[in-house]
Amino acid sequence: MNSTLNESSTNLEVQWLDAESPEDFIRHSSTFNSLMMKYRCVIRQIETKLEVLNDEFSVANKRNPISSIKSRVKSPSSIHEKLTRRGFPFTEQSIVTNLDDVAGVRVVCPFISDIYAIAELISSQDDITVLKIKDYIKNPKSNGYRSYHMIVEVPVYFSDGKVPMRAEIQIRTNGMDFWASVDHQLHYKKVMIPGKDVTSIEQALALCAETVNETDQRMEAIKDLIGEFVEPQQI
Ligand code: 0O2
Repeated sequence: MNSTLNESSTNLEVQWLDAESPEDFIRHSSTFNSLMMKYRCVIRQIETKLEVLNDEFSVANKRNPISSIKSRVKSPSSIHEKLTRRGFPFTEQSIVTNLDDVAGVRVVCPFISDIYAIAELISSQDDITVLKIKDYIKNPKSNGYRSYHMIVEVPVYFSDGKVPMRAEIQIRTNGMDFWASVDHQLHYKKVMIPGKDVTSIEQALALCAETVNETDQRMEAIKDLIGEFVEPQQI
């Protein structure tokens, strides 16, 4: 039996909109908790797929193409903020329809080529549908942000049937991850402190992103010089 998250009740939507804050809402809502549980489940499923690929590669090539995997379900405040900023209501239907990144999985790799290898292997699994790709490595953002983003849909099996769940997978190198986490921390500080020269801070950050990228390219060249480990043929 198949069910879909797009089936929602009108009464529920009124209840959600009446809540004083996202936190107030979730305290009272088992429906919201149940939806978040479904997002946690799709994260677990994607993490397992990635761990399997990492294990298999490490046995064959004596190194790991994945340095770390970090996952999160978007917080109620973040969900509320993103929906209202885009003019959408804060309802179950709206979350499912309008947000692609409630479930987020971040994969950090040693080399740029590992990013594309992991993306390719994930895309080729027949229970995964790739809905959207944003390649901020080939097309970096003007501030210097680099990462490979995929929006995927994966079926998750619950007691009452199969539900297609969406998640965002961000794949980046250790260097890109370092830059993005510093940028994320500074973002809030630089906009909040009056009198700061925001433009020069942004230029300095963009320069750092270029340095990180040059280092990533050099590391890739070193990896190519060494080559992948190949298991000797058994006689
Ligand atoms: P958080 O807290 O990380 O979840 P879309 O709906 O896809 O058209 P969206 O959601 O802006 O638009 O997608 P995009 O551009 O692919 O960016 C989504 C996520 O990428 C962000 O999530 C960040 O995690 C990351 N990201 C994008 N641009 C930057 C950047 O300039 N700096 C940093 N540090 N991270 C970035 P959220 O929801 O903004 O935040």
